[in-house]
Amino acid sequence: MDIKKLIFAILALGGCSNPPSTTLTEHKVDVKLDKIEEKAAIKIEPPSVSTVPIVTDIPDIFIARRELPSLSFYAGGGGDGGPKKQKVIESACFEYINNGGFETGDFSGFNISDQGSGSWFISTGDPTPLSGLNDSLPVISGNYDVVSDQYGPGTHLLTQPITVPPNITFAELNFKDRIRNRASEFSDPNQEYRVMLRDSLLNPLIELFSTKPGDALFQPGPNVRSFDLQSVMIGLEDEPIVISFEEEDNLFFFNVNVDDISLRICSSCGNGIRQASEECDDGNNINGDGCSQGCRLEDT
Ligand SMILES: [Ca+2]
Ligand SMILES: [Ca+2]
Ligand SMILES: [Ca+2]
Repeated sequence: MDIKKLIFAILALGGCSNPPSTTLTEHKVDVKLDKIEEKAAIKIEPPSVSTVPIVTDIPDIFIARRELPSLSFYAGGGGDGGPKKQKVIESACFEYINNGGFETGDFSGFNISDQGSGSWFISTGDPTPLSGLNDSLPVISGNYDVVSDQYGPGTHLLTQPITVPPNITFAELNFKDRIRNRASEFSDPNQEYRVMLRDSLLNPLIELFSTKPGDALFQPGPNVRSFDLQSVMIGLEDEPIVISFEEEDNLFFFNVNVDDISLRICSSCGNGIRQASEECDDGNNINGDGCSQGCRLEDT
């Protein structure tokens, strides 16, 4: 381990040209949404280490999970003095992440963007593929999950693109992870695991989750995480975006496992009826068949 630490340190000092970390921290938020601006503001001012309590027992992250998806919403109205007539539009609910459990045994549906040493890898359990570290941890679920691993400093993005549909009534992101930071601390952002929404050019939009200085270094879990994204997604309707799982390491080895990624969205798009906000509706959320998952006409 000492030799590995030495090699890592040499790589950190040497030619390993990690980009300045500021490229990933200057989170520009264009979306005019109170909640997003609030979250962006939180991200801009990282807590000082002295005020962050040491977390010894890691609770599952749980942000305002809704009881049940709303399957319909009201649109239109009378407006001529009489009782308002309201039309019920049925929402269609779809899974927007392909291969979120990685059970194809490969990265089908995902893209990987790496800087520096290492990457994301399909895993069947310990040991880790590059550093060879072994905590005897099995796959999170099924036959495969993914793990970040490296020989030296780097930044690794595991992304999947989606088009956000119109008239959203429900949106929830779920995933499971294991966190194993072999350094002596977390650092924001250069020894950090985070989940982001980015635009199609990978510019940051909003940070949904990240490790923080003071967090427990070893959180094998699996940690079950759930995020109500309804208001966030409403602010991004019709936008092409990517869901991005990111591991950045500059201090020492950092292994993050991720599995069972799910983004479930209910909206008017895919209900088989073309609403005014939709160019088409073919009753599914599949791209490449002439009508996109955002209910936009496609060239085929
Ligand atoms: Ca799996
Ligand atoms: Ca529709
Ligand atoms: Ca389609």
